[in-house]
Amino acid sequence: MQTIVRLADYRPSDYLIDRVDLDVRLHPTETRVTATLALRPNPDGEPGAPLVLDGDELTLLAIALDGQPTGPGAIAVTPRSLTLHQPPQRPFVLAIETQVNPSANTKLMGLYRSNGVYCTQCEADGFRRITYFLDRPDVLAVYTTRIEGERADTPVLLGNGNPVAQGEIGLTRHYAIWHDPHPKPAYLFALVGGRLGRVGSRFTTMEGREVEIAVYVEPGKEGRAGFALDAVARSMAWDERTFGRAYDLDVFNVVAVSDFNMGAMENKGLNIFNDKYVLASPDTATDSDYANIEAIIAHEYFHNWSGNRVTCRDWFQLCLKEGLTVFRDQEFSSDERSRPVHRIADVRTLRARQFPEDAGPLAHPVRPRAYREINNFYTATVYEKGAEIVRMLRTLLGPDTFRRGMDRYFATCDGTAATVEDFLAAFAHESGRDLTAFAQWYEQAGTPTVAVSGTYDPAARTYALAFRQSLPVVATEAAAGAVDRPQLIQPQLIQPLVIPVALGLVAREGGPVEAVSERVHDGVFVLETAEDTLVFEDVAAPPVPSLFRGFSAPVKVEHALTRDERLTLLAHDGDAFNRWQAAQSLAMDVLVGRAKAGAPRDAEAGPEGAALSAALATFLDGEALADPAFAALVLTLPEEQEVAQTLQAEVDPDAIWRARQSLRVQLGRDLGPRLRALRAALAEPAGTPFSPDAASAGRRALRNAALDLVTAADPDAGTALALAQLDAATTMTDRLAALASVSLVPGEAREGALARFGETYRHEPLVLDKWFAVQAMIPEDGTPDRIRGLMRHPAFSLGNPNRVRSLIASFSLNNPTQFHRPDGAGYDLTVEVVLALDGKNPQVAARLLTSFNTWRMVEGGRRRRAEAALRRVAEAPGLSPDVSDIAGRSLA
Ligand code: 0A1
Ligand code: ZN
Repeated sequence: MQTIVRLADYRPSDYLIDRVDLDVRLHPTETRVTATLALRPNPDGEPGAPLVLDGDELTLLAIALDGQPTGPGAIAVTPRSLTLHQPPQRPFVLAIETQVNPSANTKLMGLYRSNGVYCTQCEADGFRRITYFLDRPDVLAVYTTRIEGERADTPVLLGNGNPVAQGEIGLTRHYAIWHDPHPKPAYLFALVGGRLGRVGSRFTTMEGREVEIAVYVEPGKEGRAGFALDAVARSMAWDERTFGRAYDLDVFNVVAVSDFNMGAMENKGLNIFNDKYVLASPDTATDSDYANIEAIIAHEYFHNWSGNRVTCRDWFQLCLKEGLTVFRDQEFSSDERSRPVHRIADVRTLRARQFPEDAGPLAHPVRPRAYREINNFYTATVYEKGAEIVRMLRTLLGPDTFRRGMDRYFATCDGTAATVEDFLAAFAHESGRDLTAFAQWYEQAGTPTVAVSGTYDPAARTYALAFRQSLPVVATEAAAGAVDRPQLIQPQLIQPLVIPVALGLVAREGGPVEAVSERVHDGVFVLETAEDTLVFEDVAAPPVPSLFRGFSAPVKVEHALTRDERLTLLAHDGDAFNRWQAAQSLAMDVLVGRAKAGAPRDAEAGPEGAALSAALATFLDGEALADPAFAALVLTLPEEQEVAQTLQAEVDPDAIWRARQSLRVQLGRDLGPRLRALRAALAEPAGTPFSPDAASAGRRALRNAALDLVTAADPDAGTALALAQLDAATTMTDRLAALASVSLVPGEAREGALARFGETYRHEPLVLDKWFAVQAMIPEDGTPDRIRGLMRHPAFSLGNPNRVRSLIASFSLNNPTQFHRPDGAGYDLTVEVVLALDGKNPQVAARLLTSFNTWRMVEGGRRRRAEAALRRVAEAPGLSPDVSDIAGRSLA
């Protein structure tokens, strides 16, 4: 069993590495790496300690200390380490030659080949798969990399930093030398060698530096790289404008590869991307692909400061770079697109992914205290909840103080490996506030609930809002891997959190209420204790409170608003997020009510549903065309998983599906004529040039949201509309939306449409991924067999993470009725793939297994089958640490 790493055990390294000279001779199966390391004892380490370098699947060929071979017994080599027993207690040089096999590297960590292109992935602990090293983020070195390869095979040779030399070796080989002047941890190392096409441009920084920007893609796909290239330049300009951060090298390269475990990686000056997040053309990419590309390009670029210039002391501080960088990319997208629409999208993701994680067996604090396998902690909690913490900090301090705090953080921590404490200290210093209580957000797992009740006193003309916060009792310590058995957090250990509540009062007949409370500053009340009451003076009539505007804190709100009060907010709130939230809550009430009642056949005529239809009709008539993107979100019902979260226990996914389906039918029927009229009004005149901008995407989103409801209410007419759209569409967004609509209506039309789509795009793996996903999400009994069939499709491969995510993870995560089938066939399919994949790519296998995160919530029969399936995984022989960690924690 893998040992547990604990934050409390952190110790500085006993040795430091100042310079690394790497010489990499690329070969498909026998790549040789010579690492020349300039080491010295760390004054903060233990004098005379042995030097223990990390390694993983390396073949050691040679080692020399200060130019001399090491004597017998001086070193010990195990599969995971190389130990020098008595290192000199002065600066010294260690030269190590290793051999690795990139073609056999199916874990996609370290140096591997993707479609013939050599590339690397070193975060979190992949550098040790290239050479023996102090592979920890607090050892920062200056790297010079010489890369050598066959000219025909690897005409492009890229490294970190700036190119300094290149040349020929004999008739067929050549080399390039790259130097990165900025000290960095090994996880930011990267190299690329291959046949790649290039698109490029230039950017002049505010400091006057001329930067060559380039995006490298598979030859022939250069035409799909322009949007990503433009997003790089926009990101550079935005970070200068918004945070005063300029780029610091002469080149910035992005490389797209087709086999990649995650989205992308921020290697210094050489970002390596999953090609799904680079390649875009109107015919192959949807509007959400464009938005994701823009966001992820920005995310990786912003890491250059929040992650690279200031890095993490240890992996427990992962949120320091990830939460902050997600916050920065969310702000970028909000500025580039529509702020309220983007906020709603981000909150939907948080609720769909992070809330369940925080409520299940894998819950952990944003800064975990212990882990067995760090690669399992690249989670929605670290990323998305981490970003919410930074956002709350800005809300609490105000934008100006927040910006000064960010400047101070970058100034004081530049070139260092920092901690969450260093980050908060910068804001405490600039604001003069004690942020100790706020820091609890990093320590406590679980989504807080804030219960609110309002009381109007007509005699005193006051309106009082009573707040009470609580945290669910979750097995956080067990979940974090800190202990082996579940250990409930004792209620007395739960500290109240500092919760910014952005709020306002709305008059029942519409319009804001200008009430006063000296405890509300810039529209924000700060809840700091377990209970508190906020009193507004001089309130003429009972108002409707609009709470947590803009989702000002990542909490669940319990607030008994009446249907009429929600309708008031939907119609009149000055805060767009809360207008959307009002519509969602109205829908959620209907869905929960119907799911609890088992959604009887005549549910689609229920009066609460009719009230929602009426409100949506008024909303659509008034403003759908003014802001189609927002209207599309208002029309979209809460997802099944969100309803399950609200129900919390003994969940029957079929009842939820029926509830949601009945409401879709009802809305589609009640709003049908309007939805058809909207579709017509939003149709693009023939010949309109494609634009991926937010306004055009918003119009497509509303047309397709309308199509979805129309098809629910009238499958025949809807299918006819969808088939026509499939034929006529000029964008992948419209084509895929039509295919998705058709896919929900069983019959020949569906099978024909699916077959034609699969045939048309048979040479486009990224488009086939969408086709796989649409089929994996069909909520019908035949889906597991369909998936088994598709796993034999020539384009499918367990070795490619994108294929696995689109065909298998789409099923396990986004098809609740089939994943949670009462007969267990959904669990069986998932487990089968997890076990088949584990020997090849444990990271992706482990992530797939997290789909069992909600197993305790489902009703008894399913729960027993899910548990048995998890046990089959946990007991399988030869499990990777990655999968065994997830299985163990899920069952704890
Ligand atoms: N730091 C990257 C995420 C990342 C983490 C691990 C990886 O290993 C396979 C790859 C990427 C980011 O936040 O974008
Ligand atoms: Zn990141």
